[in-house]
Amino acid sequence: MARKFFVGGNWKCNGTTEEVKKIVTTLNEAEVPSEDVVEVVVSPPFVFLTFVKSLLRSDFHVAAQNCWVRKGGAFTGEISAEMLVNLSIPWVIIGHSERRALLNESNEFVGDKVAYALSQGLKVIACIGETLEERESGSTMAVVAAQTKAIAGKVTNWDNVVLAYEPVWAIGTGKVATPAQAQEVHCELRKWLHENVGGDIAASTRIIYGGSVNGANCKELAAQPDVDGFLVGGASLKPEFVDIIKAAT
Ligand code: G2H
Repeated sequence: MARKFFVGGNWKCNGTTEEVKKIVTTLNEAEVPSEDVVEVVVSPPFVFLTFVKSLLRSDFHVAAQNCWVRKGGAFTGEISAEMLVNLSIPWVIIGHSERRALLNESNEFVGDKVAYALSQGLKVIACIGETLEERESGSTMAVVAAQTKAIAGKVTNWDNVVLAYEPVWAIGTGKVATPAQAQEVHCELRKWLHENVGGDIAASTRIIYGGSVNGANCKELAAQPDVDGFLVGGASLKPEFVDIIKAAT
């Protein structure tokens, strides 16, 4: 089954109202391949989500960067999946390595979040990836398989999941995985899905790459058969994000 190229822009904890307007203007004026060819989803901080959604062209969509693990309530500082649905935010990023590392989000907690977000009708960009230490000790596949297993066990509808492989050592470091390194892990992940979830799902699930993707390296990465798009951080705040979207063709 053909997998539509997916480009996500993770703005992380960046931006002022003025900067956000500028990024959206650049995106709105960009000439990019049609929605049939590439799915574009940008993820501003929570406080700018509805603002961005209201300004953004209709063929691009928005994602939250996180949501609470269960139904909302007395959880100070959290944002619930129900709230995102109420605001017509279609996507959410879950399990980003910055949250896994800085906020101690475990594989199990990430799996629970994915389950709850899906149950409320959100689409999920689920992130996985190994640290440098794990890569150097030869445990990359064991680590990403364990992370994927915790997510896969909770997925009810794979149509609503994009898997983002983001090696931690490549995030925000300027040290991008080589196309061969990305392809190797993506291919292994697809095999894992084939063996543990099913052939159809393995063939149709988008596995995107994240970690220092930019306008200069995106084409070669996009040419890899199992790289179905990107989750872009730093470069998604810059005009070169448009070049990354164009890597779909
Ligand atoms: C990885 C990526 C976006 P960057 O975190 O999710 O960020 O492109 O800045 O490495």
